[in-house]
Amino acid sequence: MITIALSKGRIFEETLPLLAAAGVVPSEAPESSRKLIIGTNRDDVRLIIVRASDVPTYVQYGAADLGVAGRDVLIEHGGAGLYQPLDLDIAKCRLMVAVQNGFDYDGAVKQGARLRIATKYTDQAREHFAAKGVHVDLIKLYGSMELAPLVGLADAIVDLVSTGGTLKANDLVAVEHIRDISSRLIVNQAALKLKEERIQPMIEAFAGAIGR
Ligand code: PRT
Ligand code: MG
Repeated sequence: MITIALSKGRIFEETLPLLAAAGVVPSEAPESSRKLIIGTNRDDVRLIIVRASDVPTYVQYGAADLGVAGRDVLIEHGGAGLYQPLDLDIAKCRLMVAVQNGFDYDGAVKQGARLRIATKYTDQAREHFAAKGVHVDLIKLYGSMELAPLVGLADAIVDLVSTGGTLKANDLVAVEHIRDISSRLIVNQAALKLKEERIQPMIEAFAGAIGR
């Protein structure tokens, strides 16, 4: 059995065509089913549906052989035990620093002010501000970071931006680009050796589907 870990939503949707290229068609849609293990047209392939940030953990420990995870999530995880053969170029966005409209971010940085930063991405935020020589207090949040500057929890946030619609709707503006993000295929290193004859063709089908 080959087990593939995916998260619901954009990663599942954007991975569907790649799975199809590997001859794998899920028998149910995770949005409409409450099942966490989803069968496919192939007897030897199943999908498990987990939180986006949990995908690397399932693959690291071999509970899943393969998975698809954002670079944001992979950097925070650290990547131990994971082989990352392909950037799938899906679920693209940018990791950015954003503040409430009117907050003088450049001024605060120039003055050497200590900034309060709310984020789910504490490792990447710490590294970013350390490289700039800006002193920060990091406040870990698990979602809706956009709210934090509006209610005085933080001076700035570090969050993912794709269309920019969420920032705009909440009177925030992006002030710094940290990195571009896309999702990658990840493979358990031991599984790759043990099940090579089934996993390698899947990697090649994914590569073909994205034109590599
Ligand atoms: O939603 P949940 O809390 O379960 O977890 P998650 O947010 O980590 O998962 P999910 O499925 O929303 O995202 C999975 C992956 O998609 C992330 O790890 C990213 O690599 C990638 N991705 C791409 C995004 C976005 N685009 C994105 N726009 N993940 C989140 N967002 C959020 C962002 O955090 C912000 O709140 O969407 C909002 C901004 O979107 P725009 O279009 O308004 O700019
Ligand atoms: Mg989300």
